[in-house]
Amino acid sequence: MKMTFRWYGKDDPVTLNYIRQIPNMTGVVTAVYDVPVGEVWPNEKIKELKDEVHSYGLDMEVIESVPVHEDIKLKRGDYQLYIDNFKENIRRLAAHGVKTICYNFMPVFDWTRSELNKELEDGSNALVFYTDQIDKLDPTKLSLPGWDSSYSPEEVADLIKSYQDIGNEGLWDNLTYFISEILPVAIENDINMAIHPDDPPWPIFGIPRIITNEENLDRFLALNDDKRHGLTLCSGSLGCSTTNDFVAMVKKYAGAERIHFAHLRNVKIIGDDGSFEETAHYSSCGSLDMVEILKAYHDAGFKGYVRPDHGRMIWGETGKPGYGLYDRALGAMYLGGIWETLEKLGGK
Ligand SMILES: [Mn+2]
Repeated sequence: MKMTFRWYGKDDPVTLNYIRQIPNMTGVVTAVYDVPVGEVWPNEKIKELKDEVHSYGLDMEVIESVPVHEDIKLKRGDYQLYIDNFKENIRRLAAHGVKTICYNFMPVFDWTRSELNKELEDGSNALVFYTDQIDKLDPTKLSLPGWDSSYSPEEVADLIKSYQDIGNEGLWDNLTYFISEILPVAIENDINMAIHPDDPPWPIFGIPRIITNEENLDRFLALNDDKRHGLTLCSGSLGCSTTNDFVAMVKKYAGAERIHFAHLRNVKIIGDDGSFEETAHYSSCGSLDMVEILKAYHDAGFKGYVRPDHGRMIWGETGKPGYGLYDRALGAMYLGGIWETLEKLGGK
């Protein structure tokens, strides 16, 4: 596996200089952030980003994410233009040495949490999802980092209604069309496309969410048999549902060489109403067994990219929720330590 670290570009308080000091770090996962969703990324901006990353001895082989415009997900308005732009982004990123593109098909909202800096018992701060709090929120007035903030509350209300109208099957139809359009371009340019599951993996605010469980991942992968049509398997997203057997998913999809990018983090499931807290990566801190997960990847001969996913804020650090330096660096070391052990002990 190749250990990577998410980096939000020059405005990220976590610098490339810090990232390169984390042992075993091969590269960063990043994106061009200052272009509106749906537009073509200028070649100069991609090159500038790549040159900056390379100047610190790091690779830029994974892009997270190329965002999918809402018009594509709803197949309305300028969807064909936005699909053509997405294809052009695939071509341009391939020309700059990118190997894997992460994207998602989550309607309106990207990942959703009820609090971004909940103080945990040990004094650290973490992202949490408490179902009773989520149920009280007005989705048209929500804003979380990483979401497209260019929509007004009225537009968000309209988007939510449009998704409710098309429902799960309508969203599947639109995803099927999108994949049929972009996959040939990805194949032609030898780019691995890696969809990120919905986070959390169940419907929120009455909006359909379809990349949620094994049945749906099977359905998604069956849309195209080419191995470049694959997954960003996220332990924290899929693993916060008690009905998902995450280790079994790793075995199945890594065994089929369909996982191009692995997100690894732990979550602590609380009660039985879907509530959870993000925790340190260490197995005993949460509900997921990181050794079992990494062993499943190792046994499958996984050679793809990995990154420690969200971390807590610890040691007084401030910054982008989930994306501080310290806890993610601890996660990278912990995961790398498990991997080295698996490598040295060998066998299955
Ligand atoms: Mn993730």
